[in-house]
Amino acid sequence: MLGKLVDELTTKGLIKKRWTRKSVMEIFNSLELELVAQGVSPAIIDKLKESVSKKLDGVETKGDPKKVVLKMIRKAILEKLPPKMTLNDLKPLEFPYKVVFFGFNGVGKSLSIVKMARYLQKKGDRVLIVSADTYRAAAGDQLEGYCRAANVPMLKGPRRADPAAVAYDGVNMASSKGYKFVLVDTAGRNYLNKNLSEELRKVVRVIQPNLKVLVLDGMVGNDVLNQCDSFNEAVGIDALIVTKVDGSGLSTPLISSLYSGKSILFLGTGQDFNNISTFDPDKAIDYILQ
Ligand SMILES: Nc1nc2c(ncn2[C@@H]2O[C@H](COP(=O)(O)OP(=O)(O)O)[C@@H](O)[C@H]2O)c(=O)[nH]1
Ligand SMILES: [Mg+2]
Repeated sequence: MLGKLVDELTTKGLIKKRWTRKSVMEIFNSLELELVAQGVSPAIIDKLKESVSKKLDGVETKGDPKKVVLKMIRKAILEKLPPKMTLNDLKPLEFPYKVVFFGFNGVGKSLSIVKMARYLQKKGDRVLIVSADTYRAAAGDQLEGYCRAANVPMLKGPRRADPAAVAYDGVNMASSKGYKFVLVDTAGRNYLNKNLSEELRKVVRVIQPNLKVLVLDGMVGNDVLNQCDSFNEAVGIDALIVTKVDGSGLSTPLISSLYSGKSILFLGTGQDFNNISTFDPDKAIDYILQ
């Protein structure tokens, strides 16, 4: 999407041979509306603007100025990338390895947990799923259905039970029965309210997870950075899962996720338990720059 815009700017004579901070800002000002329309958050555009203009200030371009701009943008994004972390990198030294998942309603937490469990099972690891989403009865039932279909053992907390107590029981069960991983699903809301924050904090305090994962909906656009900030403040985030990046496997909220500074554990690429894909930063950047 950026590539085409840069073409247009070249035609308009905005792309220059010799750069100043001002001319780079001008370019981004022309790109801004389009980028926002694509779902890139204004905060991220500002960060890109800042780092690209710093790099280009005073630079005399050799060759095709368009290529220079795109190269600088690529570099600016690459510099911001968090360290790579994949499911294969999870090599626990102590069992059970405890993972807690959180995020807003409907983002794809439950499905992603089952996808992850299946992935680990296929590698030969024993996995237990715990439903600590006791807020809505349907949530536990849905996860139970997924687990049955996927053949993953699960422990379901009774409706209205204290999620921290359910998570605690799950960890105990995993440890007495020799599970390598215990994956804990939690309740979502449409926004992060005080109750949900408290509830999550308690789960974290009680089971001391090895990994805290925020699940983000890859279709939501600008809001992902806000979600990262608020959950990070509430409980801290170790890694992200970005869902619903079906088809191309890429989406603009991914760009925002990149800028959150958190590693992306995997992408959800469909409704099947096997629709899971490793995040490839180069591919994501190609998508942005094409
Ligand atoms: N197309 C697609 N749909 C997904 C993906 N992940 C989750 N979903 C769908 O999103 C909806 C909500 O998922 P669910 O796991 O129940 O979300 P939760 O409320 O966060 O637990 C369901 O209809 C899922 O099938 C994905 O990667 N691609
Ligand atoms: Mg759920």
